[in-house]
Amino acid sequence: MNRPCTTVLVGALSLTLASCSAFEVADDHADHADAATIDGAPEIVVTAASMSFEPDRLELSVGEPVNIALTSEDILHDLNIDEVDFHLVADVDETAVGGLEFGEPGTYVAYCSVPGHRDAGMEMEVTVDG
Ligand SMILES: [Cu+2]
Repeated sequence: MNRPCTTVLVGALSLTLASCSAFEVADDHADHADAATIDGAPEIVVTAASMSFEPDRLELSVGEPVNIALTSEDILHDLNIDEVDFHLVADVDETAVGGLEFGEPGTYVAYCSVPGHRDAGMEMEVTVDG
């Protein structure tokens, strides 16, 4: 029950991917629940299913914008990259799209924050070249 942001979103998802901030949720993802897409950026499809992401690795470059299209095949999953405040939520058979761009090279971990999912393997490695 440490996911107020996602919990609220389940109910709000059909209306709009409304920012959690509208619900006065004290969560560090509050401003990023509805990640803006980046015009003209290529789309990368990521499929979430219990308990993995496909693909489970991404290779990007600094300053290379992409739009992540997250689709869930079974239950609600999300995709988070804490260092860049990236957060997408996709319920079953839904696709959520958000823009992603890195300013610093490195190896990042994207993960699902649904309780138990990350521990069960829902991580994706994102390598960013300088
Ligand atoms: Cu999950």
